[in-house]
Amino acid sequence: MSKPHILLARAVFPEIVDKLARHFHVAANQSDVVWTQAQLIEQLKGQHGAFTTGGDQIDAAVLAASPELRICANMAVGYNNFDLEAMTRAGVLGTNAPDVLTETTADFGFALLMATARRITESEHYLRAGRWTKWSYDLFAGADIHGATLGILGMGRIGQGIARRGAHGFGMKVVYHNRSQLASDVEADLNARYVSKQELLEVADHLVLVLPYSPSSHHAIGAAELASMKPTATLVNIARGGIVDDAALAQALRNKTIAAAGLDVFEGEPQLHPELLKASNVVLTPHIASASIPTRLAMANLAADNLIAFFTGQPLLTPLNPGVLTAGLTAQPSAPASRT
Ligand code: 8YV
Repeated sequence: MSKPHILLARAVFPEIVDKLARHFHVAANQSDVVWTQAQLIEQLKGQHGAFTTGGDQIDAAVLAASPELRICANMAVGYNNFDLEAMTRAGVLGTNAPDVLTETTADFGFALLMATARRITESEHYLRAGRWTKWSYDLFAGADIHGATLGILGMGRIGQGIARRGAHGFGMKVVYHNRSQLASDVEADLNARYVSKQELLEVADHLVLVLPYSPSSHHAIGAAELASMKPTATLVNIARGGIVDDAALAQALRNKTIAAAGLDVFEGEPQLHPELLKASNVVLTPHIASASIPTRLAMANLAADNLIAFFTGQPLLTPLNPGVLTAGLTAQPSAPASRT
């Protein structure tokens, strides 16, 4: 009986490739070619499992062309690259990588907030350009973090991690908006108050976006929302491109509708709206909020362990649509079943 076939859609730590190769026939993409959808479909031919990242779209067309595919393990907590309904219909399991990245991502969200409010990259560019000739009273004077009101849109695990840093480390008041309200003891610990989205926009000195992307969160922050914010406010997006209308944000930064923004994610990334690149009051980073070596390794291990668990008949660690299993489409460890 042959081993299951697994596709690694992007390059990953060599030890993860080695670990998977102990269980599977592995088709690795260690040269890290970013495939088109047509190329992804081609590469998935005959594969029983896929190790994916946030840029790999598993949609109805991919599923229709990949009848042997049984599981896609995402090395990301966000899974808006999965059409989960189509996967469930097709009997394909999805897994994601929650928890292991929470603290690292919250660290980065706070770092981006600090860099943005205190104008760290803007002032460094000025210095490196040889423009610093004298000290002056308002040179790169920004906004305070300590004691300010921290707004959080999307109060999941990462949002709570940022709130904890703000409340415990910087004496911040926290206001948040979320699908559901936190338990009162959690709110008390985070010095957090649940408010409407409109109040959040109006009262936050710093607003951090940590909500998942879905059609309903598309352009959750657009021109009208930006106009509701304080002119001294900063906006930080570590969630997903598309949650902010980047064209409207670029205009708001140019017009000083808000003071500054820190962005780790972008609509259409890795392309950026050209007006964002021109704005000086924005800190831009290339989708690296979870990028510490230990955390990226933990994310990759979790994705790999989900694949191994599935094909060895063990319980999945972080399934997104476990109903697929109970529907009777279980894995066959040494002879992977076809869906067809
Ligand atoms: C990933 C992320 O680095 O986990 C997520 O949802 O956005 C990042 O941590 C990225 O999606 C690559 O898979």
